[in-house]
Amino acid sequence: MSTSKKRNISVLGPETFTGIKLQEPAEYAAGIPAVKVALQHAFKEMGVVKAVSGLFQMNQKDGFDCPGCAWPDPKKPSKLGEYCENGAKALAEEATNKRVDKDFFAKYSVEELSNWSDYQIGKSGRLTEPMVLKPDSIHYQPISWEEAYELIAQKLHELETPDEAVFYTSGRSSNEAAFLYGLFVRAFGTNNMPDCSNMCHESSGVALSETLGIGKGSVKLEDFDQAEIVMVIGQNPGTNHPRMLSALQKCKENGGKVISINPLEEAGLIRFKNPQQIKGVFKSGTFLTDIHLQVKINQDVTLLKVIQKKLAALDKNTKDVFDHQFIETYTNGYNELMEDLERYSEKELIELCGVEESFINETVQLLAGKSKIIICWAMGLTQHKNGVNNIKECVNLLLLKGSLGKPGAGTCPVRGHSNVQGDRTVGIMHHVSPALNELIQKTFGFTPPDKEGLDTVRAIEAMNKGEAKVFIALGGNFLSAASDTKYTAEALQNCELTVNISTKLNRTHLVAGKTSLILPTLGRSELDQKNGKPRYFTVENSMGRVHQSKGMLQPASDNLISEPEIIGGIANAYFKEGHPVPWKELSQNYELIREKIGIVIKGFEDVNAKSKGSGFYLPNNVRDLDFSKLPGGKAQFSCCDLPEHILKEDELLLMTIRSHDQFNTTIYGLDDRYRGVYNERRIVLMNEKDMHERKLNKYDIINMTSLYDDKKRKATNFLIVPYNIPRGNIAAYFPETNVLVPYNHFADKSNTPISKSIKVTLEPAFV
Ligand SMILES: Nc1nc2c(c(=O)[nH]1)N[C@H]1C(S)=C(S)[C@@H](COP(=O)(O)OP(=O)(O)OC[C@H]3O[C@@H](n4cnc5c(=O)[nH]c(N)nc54)[C@H](O)[C@@H]3O)O[C@H]1N2
Ligand SMILES: Nc1nc2c(c(=O)[nH]1)N[C@H]1C(S)=C(S)[C@@H](COP(=O)(O)OP(=O)(O)OC[C@H]3O[C@@H](n4cnc5c(=O)[nH]c(N)nc54)[C@H](O)[C@@H]3O)O[C@H]1N2
Ligand SMILES: [Mo]
Repeated sequence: MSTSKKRNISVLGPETFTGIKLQEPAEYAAGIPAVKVALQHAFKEMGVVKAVSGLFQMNQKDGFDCPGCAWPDPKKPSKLGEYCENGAKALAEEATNKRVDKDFFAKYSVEELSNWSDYQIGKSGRLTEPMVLKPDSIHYQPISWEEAYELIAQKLHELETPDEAVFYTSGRSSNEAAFLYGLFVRAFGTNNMPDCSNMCHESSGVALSETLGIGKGSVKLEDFDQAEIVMVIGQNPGTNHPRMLSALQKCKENGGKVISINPLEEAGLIRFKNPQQIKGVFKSGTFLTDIHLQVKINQDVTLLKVIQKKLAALDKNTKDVFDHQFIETYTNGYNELMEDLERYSEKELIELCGVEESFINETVQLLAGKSKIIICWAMGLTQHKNGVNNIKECVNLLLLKGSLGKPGAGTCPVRGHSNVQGDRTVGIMHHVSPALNELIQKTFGFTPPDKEGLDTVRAIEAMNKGEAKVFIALGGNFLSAASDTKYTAEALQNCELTVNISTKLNRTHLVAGKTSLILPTLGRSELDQKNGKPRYFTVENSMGRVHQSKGMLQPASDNLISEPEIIGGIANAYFKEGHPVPWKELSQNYELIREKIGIVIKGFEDVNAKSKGSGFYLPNNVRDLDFSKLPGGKAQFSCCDLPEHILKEDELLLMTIRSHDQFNTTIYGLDDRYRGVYNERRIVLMNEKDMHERKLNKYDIINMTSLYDDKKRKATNFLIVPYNIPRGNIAAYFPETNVLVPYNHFADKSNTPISKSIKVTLEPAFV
């Protein structure tokens, strides 16, 4: 075991202000300002020529998939460019002309860099060559690829059991890279595969699997054209999935209605000016939301229960509000649900959820007469203690209305990272699948482990306690993304070795293990060739469509290696010659990887032929109304309890959200344009009445404290911003507030951290 002098690292970075300016929140999303900001970012980072060619290749049939979110591409991508403001920012960030090379690391120590903000760190540029941080050193130094692979192999061999290593994945990796990574981890002998989705849509996966038999959504993009009602719950599409606004616009043009359920009235959901249409540029655009239900944080189950109770009352008289034939044929548990609803008083539910009854009644009237209903959701539902129940309650509503397995209706968990769904499909998971293990055994000639592995929160705990000693990450920024920043920092710093396969510098490279490696890799937009021949890989979008993605920009450095080849390099160094899998050959030949995926993963047969062009849909039992794998062969209604938040008098419920200028832990800029907050991230959005009650004024500086299990956690220096948010609720940005989220408080069954409902108190800060 190596010992090392503790490096003097700032885990949180600077906690100072950048100069806030406030304006009124925006009245519409996109339009000319979005095009302007998109081009500003792209031109500044990439130069005009590269920006223009990059943007025109993005999301085109023979181009590359946007490195941003997972929203699907339309059948006929616009020739004017099929990208949004935040997709352009994602590309600018990846294809920047700035570089982080060995001179950069010679100049700046990790101690010095850790005092930079995440914004500064991210803006320093693309990583260009493999680097090592040795014990007792505070500077990264160059290392050859072969030496780096050998170092990893040596540290892995030194472990007492394979379960002392943790292999994290973030959702930007291709299906090919993720499949090979999962294969290597299993061959190495563990299922310790925490994934970013553990912090993201895991609650959706669990709820949908238990109720409908598949952990994915059921709608296709075309369904939005036909939907009569789209409900958008706990999601901010104007910022995080801007291309979804075009789908909502189409729904509206065809006579559909949009209902949003959110503690905030997000600009992107009010009005949309489609920059690809003349009327989006010169006219007032499309009003998207018909009814906004301003629910209190984490009272969605409560609100959905009132809606169901009121619908049930109507149905009692007419018998045509619920789809009784559908319920009879396809579902289990209807009577139990109806009995369970009786337990609650409508009045109490309405009071708890905080929504005005007239809006609820309007919603109920609308829902009563329609059956083509889509429910979309994201982090506002998944990141709570009852995240799984939140989604089950949405499924209840769809089942009651027979809104599944037909055009214009269904479930739509809107995914985060552009290939997070694909990574899971091809085998990144900490659970054991005996069927998958059997196929791997047959195809590759080794026996995968059958012990359940660690997910994200369990992995942090294991590293913190010294039970896991090597951490390898295929992408992502573990330190800043995970909860309880200081606890997670101790976990990573405890490790003998941390390895990050990354495109850009981030805080996890600085808050590192005793030895740390940075292995730089090609980005989504970059030309990936072998022996002069371009290669492509495949991704799966949020709606289960698998298609190819082919980069075309000149790589940031000649010394970058593709993700599959890095994994092959590590596997080769670890196994030497003694393993049945031909790691090197496989890692270089993506067609061969795909051929193997085709044998091992259901739905991928003939993937090499089928993935060309716009690709193919994976099987989806909900689309076929086949619930044969579930108890009784039926979809399941669920009786969900109400969420419980016992708040002390001075406590508030905090949701940690994204600003308009970030992609998770990557900070694009300091403006949250739609919410009218400029040039500052250390803010708290607060109801004016709550401010008044606490004698707080605009721009007062406060600290936030959370108290769980007698442990106090503190986030320092935030400016109060008055905002239209329910009483008792506040909002602030992540990752700055992750320090408040207790690592050991997470959603039942899915273990997703409670990032959207943290009990906090405020106190004045003396600065
Ligand atoms: N530009 C950009 N695009 C992104 C990302 C990004 O950071 N930037 N991240 C990607 C990833 S990984 C993901 S997972 C998605 C995230 O996409 P979102 O889930 O839209 O992201 P959040 O900012 O976490 O927003 C949560 C929304 O839920 C609301 N909310 C919070 N708590 C509650 C609640 O209790 N009930 C209800 N009904 N609403 C609530 C908030 O007000 C906010 O509007 O976006 C993806 N796309
Ligand atoms: N408090 C709070 N915490 C949260 C959330 C929240 O809402 N609130 N949201 C959670 C969610 S939904 C998610 S998904 C996680 C995100 O967790 P992560 O996925 O771990 O974080 P990202 O910020 O997306 O990772 C960014 C880094 O990925 C690397 N990268 C980018 N592109 C590539 C690529 O193509 N290949 C490789 N190898 N590396 C690449 C870059 O080095 C970049 O610095 O955070 C979670 N954390
Ligand atoms: Mo996510």
